Amino acid sequence: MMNYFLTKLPKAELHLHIEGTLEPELMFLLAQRNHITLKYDSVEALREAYNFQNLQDFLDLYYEGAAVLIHEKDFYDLTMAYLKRVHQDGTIHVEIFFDPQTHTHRGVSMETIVRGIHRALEDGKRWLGVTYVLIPSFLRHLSEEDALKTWEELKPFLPFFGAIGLDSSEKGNPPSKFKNVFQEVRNAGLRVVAHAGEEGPAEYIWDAMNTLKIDRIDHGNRSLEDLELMAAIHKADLAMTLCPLSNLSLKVVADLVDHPLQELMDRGVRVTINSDDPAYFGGYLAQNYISLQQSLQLTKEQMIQLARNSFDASFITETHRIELH
Ligand code: ES4
Ligand code: ZN
Repeated sequence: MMNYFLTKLPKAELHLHIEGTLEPELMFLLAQRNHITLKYDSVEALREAYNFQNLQDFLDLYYEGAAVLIHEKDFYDLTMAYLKRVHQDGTIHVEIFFDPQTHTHRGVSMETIVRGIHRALEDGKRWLGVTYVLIPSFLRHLSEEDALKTWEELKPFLPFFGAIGLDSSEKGNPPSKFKNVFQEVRNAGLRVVAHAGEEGPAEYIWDAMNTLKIDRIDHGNRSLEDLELMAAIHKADLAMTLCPLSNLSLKVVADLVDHPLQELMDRGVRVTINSDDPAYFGGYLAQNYISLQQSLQLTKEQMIQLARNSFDASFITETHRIELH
C-alpha cells in the first residue's frame, strides 16, 4: 500500500546527474552505434563492477561510461530514456545536472551536448508533462581556470540554464577553489548550488555558503557534525538535496537505518529525497522514497512533507508553477 502510494505521489527530483542515468543496456547500444569498444564484454559484467567502496570508485566508472556519448542524438536518447522512466512513477518535475567538461575534454562540442539534452527536455515537457531545470556543473577535481574556460563556452546557452553546480571528487577540492568563477556566475544572475558535505567535511558546507553563496546544498549529510552550521543553515533557510541510495552505494552511510535525513528533518532542515545517479545506485526517485521510508519507518505524513519540500525547494519559476496547477 505504502509503496504504491509513494510511487503515485507527485514528486520533484532536484539532484540528478543525467550521465548517471546511463543504463548498461543503453551504454552498450551507444558503444555499438558509435564504434566504441567497452572494457566489459556484457551488460552483466558491467553491472558486476557496480560495487563501490567510495565516491572515487564510482566516479572512475561513471566518467568511463560517459565516453559513449558522442552525437547530439546520444544526449537526446539518454535524456529521453530517463524522462520516460521517471514519468511512470510520479516524477513530474526534474532538475538535471550535466558535466560539460566530461564531454568537451573528449572533443564533443558544448552545442552538441546542450542541444541534445535540451531538445529531449522540451519534448518531455510537451509529450509527458514533465517540467525541468537544467544545471551545468563544474568538475571540482579540475582547475578553476578550466571552469572559467567552460563558463565562457556555456555563455551562448545561458537562457537554457536555471543554475550552475559543482560536483565530482570532494575531498581536497573545497568550494573556495572556485570562488572567482562562481562570482561571475552570480553576476550573470544565475543561481548556484554545490555538492558539499557528502564525503568532505562540514567545513566545506560553510565554504559553499560563505564563499560561493549557494542557493541550495547538494547532499549536506555531514552538517550534523557542526551545530553552529546547523543553525546557520536554518537561518539562511537553505534546502538540502539528500540522496539515500547513493549514500548507501558509496558507503557514505553503512546502512539506510543510519541515514541522517530523519535527524535533519527533526531539526527543521528543508530536506528532500533524490536519486543522484540512479543507473549506478540501484533505484530511481520512487525507489529512494520507498527504501528510506522502510528503513526509517517514516509516516505517510512525513513522506508527503518530503514530496512537498521537493516542490518548495525547486527552482521552478512562476510560469512552471502555473503549468503544474
Ligand atoms: C556524483 Cl554522487 C556524486 N558526487 C559528486 N559528484 C558526482 N557526479 C556524479 N555523481
Ligand atoms: Zn550528485
